[in-house]
Amino acid sequence: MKLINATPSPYGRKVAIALKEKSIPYEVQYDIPWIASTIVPEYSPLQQLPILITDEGKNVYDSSYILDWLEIHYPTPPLLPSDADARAHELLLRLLGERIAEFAQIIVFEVARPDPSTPWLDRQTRKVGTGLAELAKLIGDRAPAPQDAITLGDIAAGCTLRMLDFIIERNYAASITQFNWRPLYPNLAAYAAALESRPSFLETQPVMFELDLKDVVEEQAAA
Ligand SMILES: N[C@@H](CCC(=O)N[C@@H](CS)C(=O)NCC(=O)O)C(=O)O
Repeated sequence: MKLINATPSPYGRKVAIALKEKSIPYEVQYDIPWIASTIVPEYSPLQQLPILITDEGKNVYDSSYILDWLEIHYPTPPLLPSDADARAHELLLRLLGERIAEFAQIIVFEVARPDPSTPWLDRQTRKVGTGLAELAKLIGDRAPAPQDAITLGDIAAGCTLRMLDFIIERNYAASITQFNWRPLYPNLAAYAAALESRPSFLETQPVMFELDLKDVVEEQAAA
């Protein structure tokens, strides 16, 4: 299989982690979806990374659907528990992780605009804040040991927490203090540390590519 990914993508990282947790061999083709020469429109009608090209040549796109597809076709080891309540709990963690990442991405691009909208930023920022509070409540004292199974909820939540750290490290949204989740939620810090010590997480650390976000939003505004 081939994963079309971008080096900093938290969405592509989720897929790469699942492939590694399931010991599925794959190759990676890196792309930059924000530039004109991107290859994503050839493979996905949604024109976004990540895309998984199966051995049969089928294009599977959108990280959540790719993970569902992998769970259906490669069920061992499972990344969801068999108990119905436990499964629903993990899917809720996954949902929170995904939505917080989307709000964070909206914020980063809005901040890069020449004249960011304060009400729009406030709206997205509030959602990041309440989403993180809920995530912290639901995670509680969970911190999976290296030999423990992890879930799609852990993958989504872990990738989103790392994404927020990455945004802080890169100084992409210095004014958005809500991204600084660590002092507020020590339990999430312990949870993230446990996840980030797994080989699947260690081997998929986000790396920025050469891209000026201000150029991207200016091109969008001009289009
Ligand atoms: N919901 C999508 C989001 C993926 C996404 O936002 N990918 C970014 C790269 S990290 C992208 O391809 N953006 C290009 C665009 O939206 O035009 C998923 O989970 O796969």
